[in-house]
Amino acid sequence: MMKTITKFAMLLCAIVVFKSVSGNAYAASMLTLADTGGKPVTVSFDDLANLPATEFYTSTPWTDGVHKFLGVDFNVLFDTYGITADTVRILALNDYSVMVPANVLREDRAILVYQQNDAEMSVREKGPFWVVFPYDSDVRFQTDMYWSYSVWQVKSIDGQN
Ligand SMILES: Nc1nc2c(c(=O)[nH]1)N[C@H]1C(S)=C(S)[C@@H](COP(=O)(O)O)O[C@H]1N2
Ligand SMILES: [Mo]
Repeated sequence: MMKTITKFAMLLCAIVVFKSVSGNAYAASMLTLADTGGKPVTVSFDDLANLPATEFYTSTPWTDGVHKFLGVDFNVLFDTYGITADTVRILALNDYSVMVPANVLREDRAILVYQQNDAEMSVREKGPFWVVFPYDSDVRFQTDMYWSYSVWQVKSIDGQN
């Protein structure tokens, strides 16, 4: 009997410690990045969250009204992980994929979002990682090409050339 209670207490402690260290429910979420022909690097939610962040407010075709998006600017992401390819393939958990010129992501100020309205996003909420452009800032971004670049549930980003 004693033994069972001790084990139970230890398990409780383990859960509490794990929660306080991990910070959020998506801390263990991963994505892989690779430059053309390079070794894929596994990046965790916390790795991304520890990089300098960018935020903006915009409406999207998939949300009601204007939302706040927080994420990593692609200039920061690519420079941090040495992605030099001209074109990248962005792959989603549902195996949707699209080829995007790296300069579009860099110059049009797309961010790899990991928080929407100050909260992490579940897979059902298009998370944990979502490519978002500042659509409201330029009508150029309000086209099917940019919608197709707006991959949610991102699993990997790979250089293609
Ligand atoms: N994960 C994921 N992201 C995605 C897609 C998808 O199928 N899966 N479709 C893309 C394409 S081609 C477009 S046009 C828009 C489609 O958005 P809609 O399904 O709301 O029309 O999302 C883009 N992002
Ligand atoms: Mo599309």
